[in-house]
Parts: sequence; structure tokens; C-alpha cells
Amino acid sequence: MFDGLSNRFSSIIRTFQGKNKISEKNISDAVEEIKSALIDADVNLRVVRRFVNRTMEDALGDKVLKSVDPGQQFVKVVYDRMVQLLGDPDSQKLNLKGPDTVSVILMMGLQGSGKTTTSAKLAAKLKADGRRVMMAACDLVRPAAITQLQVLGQQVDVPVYAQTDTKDAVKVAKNAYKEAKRLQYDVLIVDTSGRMHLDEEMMQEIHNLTVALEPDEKLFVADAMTGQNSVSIAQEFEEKAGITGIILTKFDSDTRGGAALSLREVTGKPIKFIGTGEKMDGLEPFYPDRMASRILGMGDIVSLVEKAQETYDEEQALKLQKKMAKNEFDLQDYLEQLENMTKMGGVEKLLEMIPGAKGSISEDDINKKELVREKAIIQSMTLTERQNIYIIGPARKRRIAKGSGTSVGEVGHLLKKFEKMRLNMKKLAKNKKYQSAVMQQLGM
Ligand SMILES: Nc1nc2c(ncn2[C@@H]2O[C@H](COP(=O)(O)OP(=O)(O)OP(=O)(O)O)[C@@H](O)[C@H]2O)c(=O)[nH]1
Ligand SMILES: [Mg+2]
Repeated sequence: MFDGLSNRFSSIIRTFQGKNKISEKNISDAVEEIKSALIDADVNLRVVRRFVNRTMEDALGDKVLKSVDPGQQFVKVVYDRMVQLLGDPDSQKLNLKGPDTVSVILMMGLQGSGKTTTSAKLAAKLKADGRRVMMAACDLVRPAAITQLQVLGQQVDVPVYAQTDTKDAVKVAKNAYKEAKRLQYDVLIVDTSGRMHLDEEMMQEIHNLTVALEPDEKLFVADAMTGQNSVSIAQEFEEKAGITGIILTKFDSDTRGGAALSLREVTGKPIKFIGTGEKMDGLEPFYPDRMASRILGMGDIVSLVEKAQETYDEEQALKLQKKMAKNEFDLQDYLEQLENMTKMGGVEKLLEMIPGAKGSISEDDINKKELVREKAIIQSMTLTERQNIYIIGPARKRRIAKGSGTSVGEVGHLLKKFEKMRLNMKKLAKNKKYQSAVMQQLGM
């Protein structure tokens, strides 16, 4: 994806790098090049025009032409505009309710766009985030659809609600919701049948589903290969059902990228995830900034972005420290840290990351098996339990132990250990000397 576009962009950009004098003519030539590159990538014409006009506006101002490093500034203008075109970093996250209510995610889109596969991928992802997820098989049109979802559900170890005694998708969805509520799941992902936007009856069904379920997220699943065609289809779905976000599948395919670059601008809805393969781990959050640097094919941009990322980590660390000082550090935070550690691949690194951890957790406390067990235990808790361990009485302990394949004793052990750790952290985080050390460590 984006190979062609990226080649064009990097050659345009290369001519600007290091140039310390550029003219208006240079800029308008470059923008003209960008325009034709975008059109060749099958980007919606209206979107191209807007992008080009805005880039021109920014680029012709004093900010670029009179700056010390106009080449670099121009590149930054293009980059910023590209990020903006792709979305807003704050709207990428799913909007789900708290864990004590069932949040509903409705998947919709054309036939074969990837709804069923993506439902299971998303279920796996949310489960890994500690959510209790169930799926509902509401494609009652294609004969094998229910089995397909069940097979995928088994693969990712997420239960599937299905009914073979009716063709009424709304009825199944409502029953699934009741069942999810009864069994205390907190996310219900509803797979629906593929529908042509021209089929009135099918579009009415998706409308009825949205009315019956009042979904928290209505995700339009679009195949990146359909190019800018998907734009008009998305608009139809928006009219009939409302869209809260877009998932672009088959990003791993060899398409020119037009859909990715057009959908957000035309619909105003964020692209939340991209599908990057047929397997269950082929789903990634969509980051406008990273995608922009990929499209622009630029290393410099990447380092710029990495710098920003560092600041983010610093902010996180400070936030965490504040929480600790107030004794608000909870099991959910702890779980996130455990997950960070798995990502970064080292206990040492983690201890450096959590202000206070190095002193308060002795390193022999941390052995790998125990961490895996702890993660499982916390994942079997509801978010409320993670936020307030004091509500965990004997009955909850039994449930958590059962859910995580551990014993009540092990659950109790984790709770005790966590309490002690938190107390130590609080003491440490309140210590003035320590605070200034943290600040210094963060370079502030
Ligand atoms: N390469 C690749 N293939 C994908 C991706 N997502 C889905 N697929 C494939 O696309 C095909 C259709 O996927 P489904 O999940 O069945 O699509 P659907 O929208 O549920 O289809 P209908 O229920 O028939 O409307 C399958 O062969 C999937 O493996 C992706 O991100 N990358
Ligand atoms: Mg399907």
C-alpha cells in the first residue's frame, strides 16, 4: 500500500531538503507534482483539491519562504497537512462504556469487505486489553456465516451468540445483548451480513439494528482495494445507519491508497483500525501521523514523530507519579505497566519507566511465571474491581480465580502484594527529594 505514492512524494521532498533558498515557483511546482501524485493514487478529486489549496496557503506564507530552513519547513507543511487529512489523533480510540455496562460495536459494510474477520480480530484485541467480549452472529443471509464466526471465535477464544431458528437479525441481536448482560460481558461485537448499498431492504435492516441496539460504535468496514468507490458507499451507510468510525481492511494488499486518503475527509469520520492480513493478529490501530510519514517516505519525519512520542511517555510517567502520590495507582495501571513490559521486553526497562518502582518492587519479586499469572488474574477482574480492590470479597475472589485458572490463594497473594507495593510507591512519590530526582530523570 502507498508504494507508488510514497515514491513520488519522497522524490518531491528530496529536492527540497537542505535547500536554503526556495521560490514561490519552486513551491507551486512541487504542489502541482503532489496533486498529480494524489490523483494517480485514486484519491477523491475534491479531497485532492482541498489538500492542495490548504498546502499552498500554508506554504506561501512567510513561515516557509522567510524561514532559515525553507526546504525543511515546506516538508513540514506537507507533513502536517497530510496528518490532518488522515485524521485527528484523539478520535482514533473506540468509544466504549465502562466495564459494568455492555458496550455494543456494530460492524457493517459491503459483501466481502472483511466484517466477520475483523469482528474476531477486534474481539481478540479488546480481550487482550482486559475486556470481557462476546460476539453475535447476526449475518443470517449467507448460509455459512454463523459457522465462520464461530470458528474464528474459537480461534481467539471469544464466545459467539448464535441462533439458527430465525432469520430476524434484529431479534438475534437483541437476544445476544440480553445474554451478554446476563453473563456480564462488557463488549458485544455484532457481525452483520454484507449488504449492497443499493438494496433498500438490506439497508433498512442495518437501520433497524442501529435503532434496536443503540451501538456505542458503528464501524464501517471498507476494503481498501475498492478505492475511492468506497467513499460514496460510506456516505450511504452514514445516511441510513450513521457511522462512528471506519476500519480499512486489506491494507496489506497492493492498492494505491485512494480510499485511505479520501474516506476521512469526505465522511468526517475517523479511520480507527486497519486490517493488515488474514490472520487474527492482522489488525492495527490507525495512527494518522505514522501513516503520513509512511506516505511521505521520510526518515526525518519519523524521528520528529519519535521525539513527540518521547514527550508523551514523559507525560505518562508524570501522570503515573501523581496517581501514586495520591494512592490512586490501581490494578488497571499495574496491568498496563505489565503489558508495556511485555512490549519492551525487559523488567529492567520497566522498573526505570515507573517512577518509584525500582525501590519498591524488589527484583526477585519479579519472576516471569508470576507476571503471567498476575496478568491473567487482573484480566479476569472487572474494571471496577481493578480500580477498587477493596470490593473484592470471597465470592469475587473465587470467580477471578476460576476465570484466570489460578487459586483463591494466588488471587489473595496478588492483592496483598499490590497493596504493599502501592503503599511503598505512595511514600516514595511524596518524598520531595525523590520528586526532583524524577523530574531530573525526565529532563525537566
Ligand atoms: N489480506 C487480507 N485479507 C483480509 C483482511 N480482512 C479480511 N480479509 C479476507 O477477506 C475475505 C472476506 O472476509 P470476511 O471477513 O468474510 O468478509 P465479510 O465482510 O464478513 O464478508 P460477507 O459476510 O460475505 O459480507 C476473507 O478471505 C478474509 O480472510 C485483511 O486485512 N487482509
Ligand atoms: Mg461476514
